[in-house]
Amino acid sequence: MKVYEGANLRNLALIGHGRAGKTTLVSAMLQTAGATQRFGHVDDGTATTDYDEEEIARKMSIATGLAFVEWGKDSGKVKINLLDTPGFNMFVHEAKMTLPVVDAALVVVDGVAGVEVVTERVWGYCEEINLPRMIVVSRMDRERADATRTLDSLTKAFGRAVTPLQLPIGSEKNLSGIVDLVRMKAYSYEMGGSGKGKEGPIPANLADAAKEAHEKLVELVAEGKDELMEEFFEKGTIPEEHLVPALHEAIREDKIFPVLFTSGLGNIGVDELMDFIVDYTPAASEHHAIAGQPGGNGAPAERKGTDAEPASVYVFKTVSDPFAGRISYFKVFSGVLKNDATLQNFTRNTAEKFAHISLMQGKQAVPIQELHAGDVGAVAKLKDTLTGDTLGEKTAPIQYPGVKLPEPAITFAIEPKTRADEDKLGVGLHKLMEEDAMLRFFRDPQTKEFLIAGTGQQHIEVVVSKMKKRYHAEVVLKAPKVPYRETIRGKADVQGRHKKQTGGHGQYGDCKIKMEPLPRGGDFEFVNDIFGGAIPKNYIPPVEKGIRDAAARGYLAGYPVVDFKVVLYDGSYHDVDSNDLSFQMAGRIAFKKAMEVAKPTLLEPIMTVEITVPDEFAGTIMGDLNSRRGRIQGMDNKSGNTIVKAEAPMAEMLTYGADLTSMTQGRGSFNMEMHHYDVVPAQLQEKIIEQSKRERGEQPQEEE
Ligand SMILES: Nc1nc2c(ncn2[C@@H]2O[C@H](COP(=O)(O)OP(=O)(O)OP(=O)(O)O)[C@@H](O)[C@H]2O)c(=O)[nH]1
Ligand SMILES: [Mg+2]
Repeated sequence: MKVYEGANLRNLALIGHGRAGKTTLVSAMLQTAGATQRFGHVDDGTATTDYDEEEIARKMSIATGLAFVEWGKDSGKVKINLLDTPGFNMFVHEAKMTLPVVDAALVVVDGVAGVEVVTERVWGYCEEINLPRMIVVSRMDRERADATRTLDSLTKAFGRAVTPLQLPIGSEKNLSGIVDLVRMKAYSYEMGGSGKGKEGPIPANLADAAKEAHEKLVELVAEGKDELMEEFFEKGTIPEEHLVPALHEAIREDKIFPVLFTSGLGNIGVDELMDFIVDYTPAASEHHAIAGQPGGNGAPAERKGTDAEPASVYVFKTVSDPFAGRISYFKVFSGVLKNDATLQNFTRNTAEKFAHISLMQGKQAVPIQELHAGDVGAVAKLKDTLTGDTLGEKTAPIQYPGVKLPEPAITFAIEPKTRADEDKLGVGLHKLMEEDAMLRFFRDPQTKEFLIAGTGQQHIEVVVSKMKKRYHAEVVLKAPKVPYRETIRGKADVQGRHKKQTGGHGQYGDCKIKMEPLPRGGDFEFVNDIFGGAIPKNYIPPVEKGIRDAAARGYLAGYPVVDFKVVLYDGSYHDVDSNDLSFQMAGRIAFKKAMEVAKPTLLEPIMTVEITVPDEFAGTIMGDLNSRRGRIQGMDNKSGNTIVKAEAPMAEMLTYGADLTSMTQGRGSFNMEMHHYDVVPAQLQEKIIEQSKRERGEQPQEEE
């Protein structure tokens, strides 16, 4: 396998709404470039980048898949790394996690639906990091696909920097080619053919439209560039040798978002797409310098991303393969990584050997001798390295920033089906968590139940299915749990005294505390205000521990108590009978007494939800939200769809996915994130407390 350097590398993430055609487009590029023997289809499970069992079963991408093509003329051959991300809203965080390692995004849009909810979401991710974007309108062969309407929806959503570089020739099932608006040439294709176009004249019926679009494009490129403007006014156009580099620069600087047209499945326009990628998307060597934290206590560190700098890599994805073990996907941010090199993991302070580094073509590892700055590769069997870690030459520490992800939106209680499944459960879930950044697994300290949390119902279903197939662990899911909290609304000033005299050594601890509420999110604050040794210093941490432990167990309904402050201001001790445990007990007693008077109350998680439905369902959705104690925050209309933004308690939204599907006959979509905690309305508190008591019924009461 040929080794490429930064100037001949293009790293692109394919991002967009679910089913827009990303995975199929990757298949088409692989086929056209001769990297596959047969076209990989999503629908029969042969697509190169949808290779996981779950992806094949569900006919959709679930995790980012890697592939590459070598494209261009012999001397100037370029390797295009394609990172195919999922568009389904519950897996779209994979796209977010991929963006820091690419140099541009290919935003794939369906030629029928135009801009959709997730299109806007991933666009926002790119905006956050100023990532250059190229838009590909795919599935142009479908019935009702419409270039003009799709372009309109794109400009409406993303502004006038959205500029077509092509026009499609023919439409729907008669789509036959494209016009290149930069070089003013036409290419025709056979539906389902080789993907290689035949050059020809621009069809007469498109000549005027092409000329007009070309001029608009040239004007936009020249805008703000004096010498190009002059040339444009003088000659009425800009020659290709000036236009191409100027356009390349405009795309790199986010001044133009070019639009191309393809049919992935029909393999139309795909060679041109790859030519455009080579010419117009930024090379890996053009990536701006990347700032990071120094691993030691040195000055802030930065890498320009050249071969000459010390090697550093960033791990953006981990696959937990039951046979091959852990596979880490990484980008070489700087330097040259040689096979068998040992790098220091600066995040975890361990050394790791990169034995058998490779490129990934879907699930297939292609061995490579070295990887240059800007390239993307994989390695198996790193010991301690996980997603988000930075590794590099030990003498040049740096740590690149990770990606901030939302909190999980749904929680289930999970139980092993049999005793034999019990051991496999924990092992399997921990392996899965390595590859799945949005999966959480923990034990509820109150109920002792195992809980798993994720982005939504389907996410958890995928996890359960993987558990069964990969780790042979059968589990049962129970009703999702709402992670209620408790807090106080009043103040208290109490004494907690623990005294026991049972022959021999006694126990004695005594503390006086004041308790008051903190603002939401304030968690817990402990202030030591003891003067004059009323309690010796070494007994103060035990008091705090006693309070913390008691708060974790809850007061009203067994949920952790949060957002309160305790001031320890007085107490007493006994020379012989006082010890750590006695003061812990005193702390607990004080906490309980304080809760009695401090107006305890329940808090519930509130979600923000954004729902998109065809206009005719808007009324139904609003009424329904109302019955779920929802609060509408805003409404928007976009090409026949109503977008509703609202806040609603998690407890009311546990089955929203299924409910929305039945309310809208499957035509609505939504996404939801946990936002904040709020006080549970008084009339509901009693019910929740009762319910929790019933659930905890069998729990032995802790002894005092
Ligand atoms: N007619 C037509 N169908 C296409 C085209 N591209 C993809 N499809 C079909 O559309 C469906 C979704 O395509 P995918 O390639 O899986 O879309 P995706 O964007 O990768 O979807 P996610 O992975 O869920 O985000 C599949 O049934 C494809 O066969 C196209 O150009 N024309
Ligand atoms: Mg896909």
